[in-house]
Amino acid sequence: MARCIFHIDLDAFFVSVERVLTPELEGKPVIVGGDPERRGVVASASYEARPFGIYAGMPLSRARCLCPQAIFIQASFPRYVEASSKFMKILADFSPHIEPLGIDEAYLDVTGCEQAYGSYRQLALAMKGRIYKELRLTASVGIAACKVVAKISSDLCKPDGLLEIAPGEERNFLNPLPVAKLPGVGRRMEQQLKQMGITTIGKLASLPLGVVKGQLGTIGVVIHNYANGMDNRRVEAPGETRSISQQITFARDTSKQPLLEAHLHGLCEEVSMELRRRDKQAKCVTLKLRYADFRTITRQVILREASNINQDIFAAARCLLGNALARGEKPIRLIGIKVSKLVGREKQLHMFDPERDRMERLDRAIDKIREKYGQTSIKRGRRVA
Ligand code: TTP
Ligand code: MG
Repeated sequence: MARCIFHIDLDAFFVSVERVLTPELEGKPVIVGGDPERRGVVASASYEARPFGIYAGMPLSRARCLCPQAIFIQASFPRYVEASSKFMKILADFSPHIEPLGIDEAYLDVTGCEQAYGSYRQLALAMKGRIYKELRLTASVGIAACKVVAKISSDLCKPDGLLEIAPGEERNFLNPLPVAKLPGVGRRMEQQLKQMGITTIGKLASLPLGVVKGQLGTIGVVIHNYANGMDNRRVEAPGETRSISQQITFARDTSKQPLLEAHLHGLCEEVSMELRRRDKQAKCVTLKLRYADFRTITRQVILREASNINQDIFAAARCLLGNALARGEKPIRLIGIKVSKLVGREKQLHMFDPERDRMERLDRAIDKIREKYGQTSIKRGRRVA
């Protein structure tokens, strides 16, 4: 089933909160940032101020030059934090799968939540309606089958917008847009792409992957996928994934080490693949064994370096298994593996270790084949007899 992802972002958030408290600010160019006489930058500009060329991050002194009639307000963070928490609570009423991104934006996975509303569009309208009714704030919502397209569409329909990109329409939607609209394409990459003659997302999407990779490296692969409307990142609550585990119960209890290792290898591949899919690495590997008499033990080890490489996870698990079997216990009815102490994937570690980088890339290449053709389409070395 196609996923349905919302990206929702409040419009001119700081300014809008100020307007709730001071309705006279409505319809006027308003800038929240601080005292323009002192050093400081624009945090939020009302949509009436934007045609003057004012944007977030601009020095306040420059903003005053461009739009002297603007009303400048000093930021009051506790107000914004309070509004933000109310906003997130409203979102949580519409889906349990919510990933706050910043103070005023979030992704929601609303797959299957539309039934009570008739359509995803109606669901989004209901959400916008509640936000306005309860907080007097307007929000813009992008609806798509993946995060990157949802985010770009919410950005394009601001303010107070709603833009739904139907599955299959991603390329048509993205093609004419400038490459800078893609998350991850900053000023430098935009320049690099320009030098390659690439200014639109469509042009980037139609370049051969090898060319993009050759010019931009690994990040190029991600950007190229985005340009093609491909993004399988999940909507993930912060700290949601604490561990990933897999286990298998045998039809017949066994003490045969090669058989146990072969199953363990398969389980390790599965948890490592899940780690890579979530762009996580694990520091801790735990082996679980249940004996024929149902006695269950767990043994764990902390890795020297967090990893999501099959070989690392399996090496640790195999060592734990070897130690456990050396004690010559009863036959085993269940074997399981858990990876925990998860951290974000820290690429820079691998940069100094080309071999591990190569191994991870190989694992990811196999993941892709499996995603396309199924888990059993390709196997490495060790087989379950
Ligand atoms: P944004 O959502 O980027 O901006 P916005 O809500 O003001 O306007 P838009 O309608 O385009 O979404 O950021 C949310 C708030 O975060 C913004 O109101 C103020 C704060 N902020 C800063 O303090 N500094 C910054 O550079 C940016 C971009 C935002
Ligand atoms: Mg905003």
